Amino acid sequence: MIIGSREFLFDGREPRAYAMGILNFTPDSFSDGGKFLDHEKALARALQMESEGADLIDIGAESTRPGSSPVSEEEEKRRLIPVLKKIVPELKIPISIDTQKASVAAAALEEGAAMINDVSALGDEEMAAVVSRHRVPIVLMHRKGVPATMQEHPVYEDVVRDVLSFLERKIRRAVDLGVDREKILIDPGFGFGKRFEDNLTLIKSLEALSVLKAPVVVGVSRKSFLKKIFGPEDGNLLIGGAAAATLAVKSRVSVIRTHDVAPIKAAIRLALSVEFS
Ligand code: HH2
Repeated sequence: MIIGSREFLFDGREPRAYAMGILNFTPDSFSDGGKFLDHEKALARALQMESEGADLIDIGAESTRPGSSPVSEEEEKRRLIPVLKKIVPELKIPISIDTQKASVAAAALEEGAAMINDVSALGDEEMAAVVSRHRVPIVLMHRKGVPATMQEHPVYEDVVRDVLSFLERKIRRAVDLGVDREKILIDPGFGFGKRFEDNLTLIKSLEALSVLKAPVVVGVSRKSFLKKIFGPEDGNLLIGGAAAATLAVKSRVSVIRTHDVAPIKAAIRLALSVEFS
């Protein structure tokens, strides 16, 4: 699959998995300093992740964590577009945009972004037209409910079956709306309307996603189920995230979305060495 100017090998013929560095351009992430400084900080962080071996950077301007509230289209663009103008010319690796809004995606793609990460999996169906017009890949993620309330009472009879049938339906819908099947990635959505035990079941069952014949992305970095195992301290969470990434890559996951690129690259290297030894 081509993302930006780079080729990503997702077909399993070669031992590959990739690290997607997270850059959250939300007020709580880059709160101190003036606007210019924020952009400088964001650029410095993106370049640091690139130097640590990130294969792509995922930029988000709307938090989707449990309990978070949506931001308006205007506010999301106001945050995102200036930072993209700053970062795109400086980065060699492609930039993905974490947004649920087609208009935000369109504006970001105009600025040189190369992929869309849609945690609502076409909650805004215009998104399909936007990605097909720009011929860029899209990540379709499973979630149950919306961020403000999704962790209140998530219940599944069979979480793996639910995730599979949801993603299968979303892939079909995307294709019906004109998205190139070869440009779809999928994500089981760790922490998005999932109980602790659901997240663990999903980690155990990641290989089951291969029936959908799309590269799998996972985001486990600093999620609350890891906090439950490792405690809230950053260092422990980082180690826990790397351990979870090792399991994920061993289960044929192609992209790990992470705040901690260097340890995740090490985890990927270890898992691939074992898997393809
Ligand atoms: N998780 C978050 C945001 N976007 N995208 C994908 N594809 N998969 C994920 O698991 C995922 C995601 C939430 O995590 P984070 O970016 O740390 O928080 P926030 O949404 O507050 O920026």
